[in-house]
Amino acid sequence: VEDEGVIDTWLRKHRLLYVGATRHPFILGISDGTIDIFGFKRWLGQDYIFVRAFVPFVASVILKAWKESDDSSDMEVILGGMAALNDELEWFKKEAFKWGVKLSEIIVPQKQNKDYCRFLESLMNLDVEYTVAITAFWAIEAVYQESFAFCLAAGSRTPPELKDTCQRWGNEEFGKYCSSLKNIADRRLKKASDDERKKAEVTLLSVLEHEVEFWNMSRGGT
Ligand code: HMH
Repeated sequence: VEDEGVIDTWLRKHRLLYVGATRHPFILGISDGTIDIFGFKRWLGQDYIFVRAFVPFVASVILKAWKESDDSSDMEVILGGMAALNDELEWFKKEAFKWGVKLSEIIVPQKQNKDYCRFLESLMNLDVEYTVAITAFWAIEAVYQESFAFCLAAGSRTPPELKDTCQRWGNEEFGKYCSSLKNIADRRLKKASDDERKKAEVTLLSVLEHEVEFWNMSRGGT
């Protein structure tokens, strides 16, 4: 396909995994109204832990942008994402209170969550290239954006009490922010060495796998 960015090429190549991450039964359950609310609450508590680990990851991407980027506007885009995370942490506290989920007590991170946070930590390493880190950053945000936007699409039967959660990541502004991240990643990937591009592709696949596992966690059990 002519003029197609690297990321769209990859999304076509890895379509099944991408659909698995963005149309997971957890998301389908929200959008058709059959969601088990205990699963939702479990996700909420676990995602709060994840987002707290996501903050230092984003900080590490800002550091790499400052050191390595060829375009000074990258920093503003990423900084905007960081600011959104500040709101997000506040939102989690409010939302948890609404559902009677106690974030102040220690929530035990599930295995999938711990694995994902450990993966994030590996990406914070100074020897991970900016191109690889920004690709991961885009993918992590894009999975939530695509998933929750689907729950708000025409014809969905998302329960009203879950609309606010879906809005959080499914809103248009968040969609534009994800497109900006995608543009940065695509620009970098175009210029990257084969080796770096390969690493970024493998990292994208890992993100998608971790996202699927993260949704799986809402089912409980392991
Ligand atoms: C697991 N992936 C997970 N949690 C999130 N909050 C996001 C992505 C998007 O910020």
